[in-house]
Amino acid sequence: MADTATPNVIRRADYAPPAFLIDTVALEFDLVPERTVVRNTMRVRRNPDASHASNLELMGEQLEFVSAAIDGVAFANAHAHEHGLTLDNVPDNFELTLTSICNPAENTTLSGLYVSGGNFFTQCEAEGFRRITYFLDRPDVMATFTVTLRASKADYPVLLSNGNLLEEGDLPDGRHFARWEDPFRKPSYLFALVAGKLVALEERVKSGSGKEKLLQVWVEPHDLDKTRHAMDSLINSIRWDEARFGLELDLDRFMIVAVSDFNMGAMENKGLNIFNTKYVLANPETATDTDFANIEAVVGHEYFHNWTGNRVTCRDWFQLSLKEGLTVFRDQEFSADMAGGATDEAARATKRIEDVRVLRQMQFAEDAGPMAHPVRPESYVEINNFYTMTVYEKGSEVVRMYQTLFGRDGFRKGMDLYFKRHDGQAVTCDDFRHALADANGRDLAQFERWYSQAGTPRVSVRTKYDAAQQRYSVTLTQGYGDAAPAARETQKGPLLIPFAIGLIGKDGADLPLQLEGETKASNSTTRVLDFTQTEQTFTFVNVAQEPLPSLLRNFSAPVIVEYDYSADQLAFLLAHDSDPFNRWEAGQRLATRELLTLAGRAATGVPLQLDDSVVAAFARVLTDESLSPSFRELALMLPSEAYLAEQMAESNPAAVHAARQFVRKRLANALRKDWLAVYEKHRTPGAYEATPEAAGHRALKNLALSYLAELDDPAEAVRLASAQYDAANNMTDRSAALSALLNAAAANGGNVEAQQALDDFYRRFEKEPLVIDKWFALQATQRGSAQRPVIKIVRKLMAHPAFNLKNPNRARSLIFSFCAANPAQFHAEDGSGYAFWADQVIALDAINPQVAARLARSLELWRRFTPTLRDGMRTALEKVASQVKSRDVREIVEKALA
Ligand code: B3K
Ligand code: ZN
Repeated sequence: MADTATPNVIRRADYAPPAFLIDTVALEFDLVPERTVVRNTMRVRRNPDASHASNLELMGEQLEFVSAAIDGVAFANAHAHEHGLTLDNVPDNFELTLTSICNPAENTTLSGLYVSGGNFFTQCEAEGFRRITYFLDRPDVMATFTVTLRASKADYPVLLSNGNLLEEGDLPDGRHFARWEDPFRKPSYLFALVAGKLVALEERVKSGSGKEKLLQVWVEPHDLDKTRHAMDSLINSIRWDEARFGLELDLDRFMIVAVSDFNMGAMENKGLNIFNTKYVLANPETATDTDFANIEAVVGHEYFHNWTGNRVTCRDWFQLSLKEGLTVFRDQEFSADMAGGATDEAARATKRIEDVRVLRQMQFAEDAGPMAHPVRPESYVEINNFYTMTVYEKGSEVVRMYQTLFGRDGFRKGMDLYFKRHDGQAVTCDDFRHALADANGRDLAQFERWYSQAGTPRVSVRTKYDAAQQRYSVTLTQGYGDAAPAARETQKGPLLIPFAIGLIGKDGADLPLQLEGETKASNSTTRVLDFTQTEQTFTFVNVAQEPLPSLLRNFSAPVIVEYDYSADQLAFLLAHDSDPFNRWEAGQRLATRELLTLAGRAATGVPLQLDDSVVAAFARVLTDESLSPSFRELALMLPSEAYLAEQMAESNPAAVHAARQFVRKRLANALRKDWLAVYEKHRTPGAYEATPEAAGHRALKNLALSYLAELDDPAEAVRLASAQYDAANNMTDRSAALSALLNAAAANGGNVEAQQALDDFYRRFEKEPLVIDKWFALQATQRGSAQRPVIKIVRKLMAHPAFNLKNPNRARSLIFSFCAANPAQFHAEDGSGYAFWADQVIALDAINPQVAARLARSLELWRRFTPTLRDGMRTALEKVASQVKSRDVREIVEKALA
């Protein structure tokens, strides 16, 4: 299973078209858990656009080769080796039949064909198909597939594959078969099969052009009552893609299947999406509002891939963001439209804020470390390590910038041209950019740098008001600051940055905007500046009073803005900016600055104090009932510890934790009455409603509860949380109450209520694996104390009968939660967290390299930490480097140590 060969670096510059093409594939599976026989008949021909090769080199891994035949005649010159099969001196055009055997029961990597819960599933992206049969397993080889599945009818009553069902029937010996045909050419990474004991929620809908479509959500029988939301999300996704992009479902049938052992969120296999149960199963008792929203987003994401990814796919894996960045952008827009339609800016902003939080916390950090890479990477050792925040989230921001530049209509024109030119092809990020440029008549050569330069751009802003001339000039300077070495190498020149700006007057209202050289002010009070040079000055004229600038409205580009706002100015923006994103942003800046100052003091042992003006600014948001609850919740949530630590010259998780806790306590005690009032006012009694409004009330109320749990005397919070826990009719309220109890307990040396609730929670949901994941995660992320370090709890939970390292969701719920989402405890000075991390990376490496490599990334920023922690981190990294086998983990730890 492990790959011990010296890692080879794959480079984008080395791309060459395949020497052979495969036009059709007929696969036959005899499904047996320990010994599945696969017969693969392909139509192969030389690629007229490639240089000549006499041998056909097929990829294959972990396969037992049985036989090869060309045009029906046994072929002796086929040599199986560790990486595949070489066929010497093949004809120009021929039918190739290969037989091989694989062992799905023993496949713990969850890549290729594997068994989970007694059923068969596949995962082929990026390079899993070669673990099923020998093939040209690369995305620019596209073929039509016919698939015949044979299996025991009692054990595997349901047999699914891509496309349309052609026929099914019984076979001797209690076996049966099904034959599927996918009419669309596709690369091998989109192949899928599922076989097992499953049931489906079904729905028939008519697509835009009136054709009937069969929609199915397949799950294990006991989960059927948790499929409604996924089905509704699918129907909404279909409608949305028709309305917003004119894209219709192209198959007669579309299936979603849930599996509990899965390496990531979900997979967009043509017509047969396979999902982690976490992104399918939901009902109010088991799933939180966040789970509901995530399911909608992921169902949308995979469905939208049907066009952006499947109909038009990637030429090579360096182009991954072509489908991923674009599809994330599409799912973000879908969620925003579902929450707020096209016009409710405040509701849309909630989604935008959440997305930007993730980007800044995770992608900016990635950009600052050894894994920094451009949206279109130049090289990789293991492609699975490049399903990153940069490719996905920054990639989405890059796509969003086209829309910011050209507007929704211009973006749509570009998309239309993209499909007109490239439907059915495997293409590059350049092809996408050209379609956008050509459809809008604009040269986007400079924009290419967004794909090729790594690192987070910094834009510093200087402003000058000339009262006599009524001119206001804004000078923007761009650069990368002190970028990580991995990023610096890629940086060549200035970017085209769409920089959205507004000017705010003394009364808080937007001022009209007229740039020098224009004859009148524009209609809009937000202007997108085309910022293309290293330094550029934009001058606004007829500015009657000195304005306050609102910079990078709606986060119009993935950059860091540096501008010296005073605390009063930020408080003013927080109260008045017409751009809801920037209102939130002002509060974040205010809090970040304050928290970083406090963290600096905590690091040097200076007593902490918080300015009353900061408390007052928070109090205004807390008590402003004209603001939506969801906005208030986001505005009152302090920046995360991980984000704050990353902003320090030397990350110091303990100091950040102390500072953030100090502020939370201060806000809790100073505004106790207001938190209590908000808690009461935003209860949602009665039957659970899944609407964004109801979710907003719950979010704000539960935030209030979490602040109340910080009170010096938490008795009242404990009482409220216990009552909420007992009365809850939904998982959002129940888990928030449990979390509040755990945190109140940490500060006060434990409480019986927390332990009782924890025990009750386990008993109540023992049969719901996704809820038990929450039970593990809540404990792993809880606040610890010197007397009760969380590492002890985590180590104990590792021995719990419900813990299982082989199940990625469970491993993530306990190990990842602790190592990546509880920084203050993980980075304990005694190095206990790091030793634990090393043990778990090594253990996982032997089971599932992809999951191990994800965990391995939690120490990659070690060089940026305070010296007292650095040594411990390096020692742990070196231990892992000396013991791991997979190239997945190796690439991560070697880059970290380099
Ligand atoms: N395309 C898949 C991700 C595959 C990851 C392979 N390591 C899911 C998605 O982005 O929709
Ligand atoms: Zn995707």
